[in-house]
Order: sequence, then structure tokens, then C-alpha cells
Amino acid sequence: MIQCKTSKAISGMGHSMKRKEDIRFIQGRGHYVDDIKLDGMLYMDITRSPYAYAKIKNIDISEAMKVPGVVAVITGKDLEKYNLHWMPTIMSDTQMVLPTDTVMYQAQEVAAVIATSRYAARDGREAVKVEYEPMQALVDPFKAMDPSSPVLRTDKPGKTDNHIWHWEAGDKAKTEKVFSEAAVVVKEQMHIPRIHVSSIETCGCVADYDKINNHLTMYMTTQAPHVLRTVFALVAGHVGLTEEKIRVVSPDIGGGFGGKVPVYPGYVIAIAVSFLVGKPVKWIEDRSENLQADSFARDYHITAEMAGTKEGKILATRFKVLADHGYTDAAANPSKYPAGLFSIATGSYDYGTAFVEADAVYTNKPPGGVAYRCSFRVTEAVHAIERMTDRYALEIGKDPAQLRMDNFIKKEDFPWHSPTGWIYDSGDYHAGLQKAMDVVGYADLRKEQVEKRAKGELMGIGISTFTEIVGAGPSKDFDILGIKMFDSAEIRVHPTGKAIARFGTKSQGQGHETTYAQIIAEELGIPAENIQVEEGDTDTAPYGLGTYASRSTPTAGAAAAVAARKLRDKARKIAAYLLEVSEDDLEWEPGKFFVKGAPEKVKTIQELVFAAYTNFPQGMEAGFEATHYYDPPNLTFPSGAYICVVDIDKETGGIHVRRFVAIDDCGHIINPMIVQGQVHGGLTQGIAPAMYEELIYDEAGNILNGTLMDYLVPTAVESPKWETGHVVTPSPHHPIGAKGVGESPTVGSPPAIANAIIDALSPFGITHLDIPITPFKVWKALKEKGAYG
Ligand code: MCN
Ligand code: CUN
Repeated sequence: MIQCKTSKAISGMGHSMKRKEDIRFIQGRGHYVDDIKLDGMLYMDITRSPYAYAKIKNIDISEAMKVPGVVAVITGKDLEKYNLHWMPTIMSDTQMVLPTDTVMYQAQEVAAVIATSRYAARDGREAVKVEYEPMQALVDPFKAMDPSSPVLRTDKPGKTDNHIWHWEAGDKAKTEKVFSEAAVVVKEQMHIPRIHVSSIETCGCVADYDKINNHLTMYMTTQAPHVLRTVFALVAGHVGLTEEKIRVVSPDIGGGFGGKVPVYPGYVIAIAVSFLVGKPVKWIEDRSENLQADSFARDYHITAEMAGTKEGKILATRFKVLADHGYTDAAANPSKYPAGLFSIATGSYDYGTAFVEADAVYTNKPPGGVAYRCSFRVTEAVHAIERMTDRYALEIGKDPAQLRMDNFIKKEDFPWHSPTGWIYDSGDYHAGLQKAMDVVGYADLRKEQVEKRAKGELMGIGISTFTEIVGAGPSKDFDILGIKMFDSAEIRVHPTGKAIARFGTKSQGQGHETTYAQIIAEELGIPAENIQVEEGDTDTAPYGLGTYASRSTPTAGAAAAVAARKLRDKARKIAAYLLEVSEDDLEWEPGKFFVKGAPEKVKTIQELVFAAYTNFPQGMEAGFEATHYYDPPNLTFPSGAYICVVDIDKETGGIHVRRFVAIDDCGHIINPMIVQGQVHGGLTQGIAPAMYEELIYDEAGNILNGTLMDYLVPTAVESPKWETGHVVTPSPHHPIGAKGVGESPTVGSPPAIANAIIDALSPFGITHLDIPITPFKVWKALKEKGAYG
């Protein structure tokens, strides 16, 4: 199905080339931030709050300063002198770097201990004595919205409630009218739980300020090095650290998953300390700090409604969201989209009207919201629409696969204008679902289910046919703090025909060193093996917005193709000159130009590149380099059809995922093996929130599962055998027809699993359960419905 135009030696698009980066990774030779060791480097550790909400009465650093090796203890009061105790968030809110008087969530940073070794810093951290006056924490977002609740953000002058923002999309009046007239209306209240990425590498940095040259090198775990350089310059410009004096280097990253997009206080403190003491400062989080204090994901409370006919035609949807943002809005959204791309919640279905609204609220929890392969909240949107589609099918007694087939947007109706304002680029939803049904053997499974039900056995089949939206820009709509969302590629081909290419994105494990090389190989015919890809150093890479929201292929991948085509145009000119023909007489085949009808008159790309340095036409610019900043005309809309089969043990509620078939459509595929890896990992990160993961807080705001002993990350043991496949609908506006894929499986799979479990339980009148659906939740629901007599 996947067509390769290039030979294996060139390894352009469609080849399952082995990952170039794995040569170092599998030998333990990756170079991560904690591998960086600089002369005179100091170590930082952070004292954190045991309370979710408390006044700080006093911080006594005297004992900590006595710990051998401790050189300084920094508090909010110290930073206040430099006006560095607060910083802006991506959503134009404010966040404490270190508090001066109040802590707002458990595990919040309170003081930083700087020492000559990591051990001394840790001992010092334990010796910092903080006197707190605990206050009643506000943990429940609904309670926090109540006007009678105390105002949490007393630092904001004039703030009289805990409401952050209201946002809406779609047509409210029209939607209400359709709902009031519809024959069938279904409604569920759902919570998409607060979860946390558990990348193998935690966050950290080495801040290296060189006093003599007034220059900061910031080695750090960031998915967006250039944006952070600009943010640091905006924050520290007033002390003389202007943007040309800052270099951000993001070395190898051991998983990002969105958790390495935000600016964490630890980074800023490390910079401040290095600036003040003139020595490099290393800060590396431990596992519990990462889980308890870093950017969380999701935490959306959704009232979801669907209106339709008795026969199964969807007419309208209505979604009302309460978003628990913690104590500040530090979600890593594009600036104009406070609820991310949640308004894609109309899904893959063709109906006229929808209304989506969201309100965000402050609570005494850590900030975040956008992470964990979410495509800016598409995970929440897809869960809502796919759960409701099944809910509606159940209500009218129609097969959920048939209901979907009857409501899908047809492939000839693309580009399709959604009722909430998106223009879907392409898709073939019928083909995707049909393929998934064929692979899983849908009709036979339904027969088996009938037989099992007759015997009192619980078996469920769940479907999710989702539409994703990835690739931010276009820059006319998408920006981060005003910086427009494009991305970039710079290709430099050396005289011997080998190349280096640099990008504004930053791989955290996605395999960019391989796939970007393959894109360039496809366009120029230079073997991918001979194309060195570099990312993550702001001194060398062209400016870009970074890697998240599955945007690297849609933006920087496109930039690579366009830049390579500029070079091919130059190669054509040189070929015409060398072969003494007109450019029109030349034909291109990956790796060479030849004269039409005379294939023996040929110049290889390597010969043409060499000529660009040695023998080019008079007046032509020397060299073989091109740069492109790509601003996508639209987002790309990957899609998927997932089917999950579960067997449930009625007595214990134990859930066994028997089959999971995932048919993805990410347009043209660059590297099938890498895409399969992305899908396997993404599906595992889908089963995680569906069945295992949730950050739980008690009423006082204490996190109840703040270690990996209690927070259940699925392993290979819990993962079913993923059965994957593809449908290919190229993106019509992307230079190589590719769509992003990195997040699709995480976005699309949780509702397939939830739908399967609820399908199994539906004979007992169970219509919805919130994820994570645990054996206890299943058992409890069955008990409440009288399943145990
Ligand atoms: N690809 C391809 N053909 C396509 C689409 C993509 O071969 N049609 C390849 C790409 O070339 C790239 C990989 O698949 O090597 C993912 O590409 P893309 O979908 O563009 O996503 P990004 O590279 O922008 O990665 C971001 C995405 C996000 S947002 C999260 S979160 C996530 C994910 O990737 N975090 C990851 N996958 C991850 N995988 C690993 N190993 N580690 C993470 O932190
Ligand atoms: Cu929402 S997680 Mo990824 O966009 O880095």
C-alpha cells in the first residue's frame, strides 16, 4: 500500500529505515541534560510545600546553610529584589517562581538550596525550616466556581472570584432550537481525569552564566528551545540578558509528551542563581517532584449532549466544560485558544449545528492542562463525542458501527466546514471503519456477544472513529504570546553531496533525525544516510516554535520538502548549464537530472552539488543551501477507526482487553516503522487514562498517589497486542501529503476502550462510567444495578 519512489539506498518516503538516533540510544550513548558536567558546577534542590494552601510565616535557612557543601538558599524574598519572584505564563497569567507569602498547591517550590553536590543540596533542602499557617484548600472546581467561595488569587487586584475565562464556539441559539425539537436527546456528565506524563527522563537544566561575556547557555529539557530563548530574553532583558546573549540547548530528550513545553520555576531559579553567583547550576527533578508538581494533563468536567432522530441521524451536539486549571492558567495552548482545540468535538460526523462552551477555574492544585499527547485538548473532545455517539446508539437501539457509517462526513464532501469553524482537509472515514471492522471480524464478534450474553458472560465491543486536528499554524490564527506559529528547515549540502539539515522543532523520541532526512532524500535523491539532522540549539537552528501538537511533520516536515525543492530548482539550472540544454529539456528522477529522450546524458545530484561549488554558471550564487519558513495554509486532520474488544469478569470486575485494532490515516507515511512505533506508544498512553491513571487529591489538596508506587503507569504486561493498519488520504495542502500522527492513538483510543466496557455492561442499564474504568468501578456499578442479586 505504501509506495516508495526512491530505492532503499536513498530511503526516501515510505521506507522503514532504521532510526539513525538509535545507534547511540541503544548503546546508552545518548547525551541528556543530566550528562552535562561543567567546571565548578553547583547543584540545586528545591524545598517544597507540604500544604496545598498556606501562608508562609517564616523561612529559616540557618540550619540549611550549616550543611557542609551548601552555598546558598534562595527564597521568594531574594528573587523579589530583582523582580523575579513572579513570571508570566504562556496564557498571559502569572505564576510564582518562588512564593513570598503564600503557597497555592502541595509540592509547590518554596526555597532553592544551592550546594557543591547533589547530596548536599538534598540534605540542605531537608534542613530548611518553613513555618506555615495552613488554610482551607479549594480542591473541587465546582465549589471553586461558587461565588461564596474564598478568592484564591488574592495577588490579583480587584479579583472577586476564581473564574479564569469563558470561551465558546458554534451557534448557541440554533443548537438550542434543534435540541428543543429533537426526538431523541442523550446527556452524560463526564470527567476526563487529571493525569500526568511519566517520561523516563524528568525535567531539568544546567544554567551556565558567563559573567565575563555576559552570556547565558541554558541546557534544558525543552520541546520549544527558540520560544524559551525569547521568553527568557523578555523576562531578563532588564538585567542585560538580551536575546543574542542567550543560547538554549536542548540535548537528547528522554520523552517529552507535552510535559516539557512549559517554563517551570526550577529553570528560572537556576538561571537567577547562575547569574548571581557566576557559576553553572544544575537542577534535575526527581521522579516524585515530576509527578507531583509538573504540568498535569486534562482535568475537564464535561456535560455532553447529543440530539438526533429516532432512526439515528445526529442533529446537534452541546458540550459544556469546566476546566480545572490549578492555581494559575499555565496551559501550553496557542494564545487565541484558551480551551485548546476542544471545539473539534463535533468529530467525524456530518450535522449542522453545535455549541461548545468552556469555563476555567482556579483551584489549589498544580497548574498545567495541556500535555500527554493531547493535540491541545483534542483528547477531551474526542472522548466526549465518541462516548456520546455510542450513548445515542444505545438509546435508540442501533448498532454503533452502523450509526457511525450513516453519519460520517463523506469523502467527497471535503474540504468540510465544521459547525464550530474548522475546515477539515481530507479523510475517508467509511474506508477506515470498514477496514477496522473487517480486520476485527465485527459481524462475528456481535454474534459471539449475543451468545455470551445469553450465558450471562460480559463481552463488549467499543468503537472510536475520531478526527484529529494537528499542525499549528496557520500563523494567521495561531501564535504563542504573539509569536506566529510557523516552522523552519535549513538545508546545507556540502561539496561532496552530503548534507546537514537543521530544524526549529525538537525531537523527544519521535525519530526526527531519520524522518526529516527521509523527506530530503525523497526530494533530492541524496541518501537519507548522508543527511545529518540537527535540532535543539538556538545558536545554529533556524527559529521555530518546537515539537508538540503533532506539528513537526505538518510544519517543519513541510519546510524540509519546500527547502529541498528550492535546491532541486538550483540543481536543474546547473544541470542545464553542464549538459548544455534548456531546463525544459531535463527530466528528474530521484538523484539525477537527464536529458529527455537521452538518458545517457545525465548528471547526478552529487555532481550537481559539486558543481555548485566548482563549476556553476556565471552570475549564479555559489553554494548549495536553502532555508524555508513554512506557514501552513490549514491544519491537517488525521483520523482513525479503532475497535476494542473486552471480556469482563463479572465477579471481580476485572477487564481483559482481548483485541485492539487501530486503523490510522495520517496521509502519506514517511517511515512506516516509526509511525507504527508512534501508534504502539500512543495506544499504550491511551489505555493508561482509560483504565489506570488518575492523579487523586483529597479534600485538603493532598495528592494521594504522588509516587509511581501508587500512580499506575501501564507496562508491557498490561498492554494488549496492538493490531495496526492504515488508510491513506493525503493532506491536499501539505507538500508531501502527510498529516501528523504522534498523538492520534492517545487521542482516539480511550473512548474505544470505555465504549467497549460500557457495551459489555449495558445490559445492566449502565450507560456511562468515567475513566479510568477500574475493576472496582465496574464491580461497584454492577452491584448498584443489582447484578449480584
Ligand atoms: N511520521 C511519519 N509519517 C507521517 C507522520 C509522521 O513518518 N505521515 C513520523 C514523523 O516523521 C516523526 C513521527 O512520525 O518522526 C511523529 O511525527 P508527528 O506526528 O509530526 O509528531 P511530532 O514529531 O511533532 O511529535 C509530537 C508528538 C507529541 S505532540 C507528543 S505529546 C508525543 C509524540 O509526538 N511525544 C512523544 N510522540 C512521542 N514519542 C516519543 N518517543 N516521545 C515523546 O515524548
Ligand atoms: Cu498535548 S502533548 Mo504534545 O502536544 O507535546
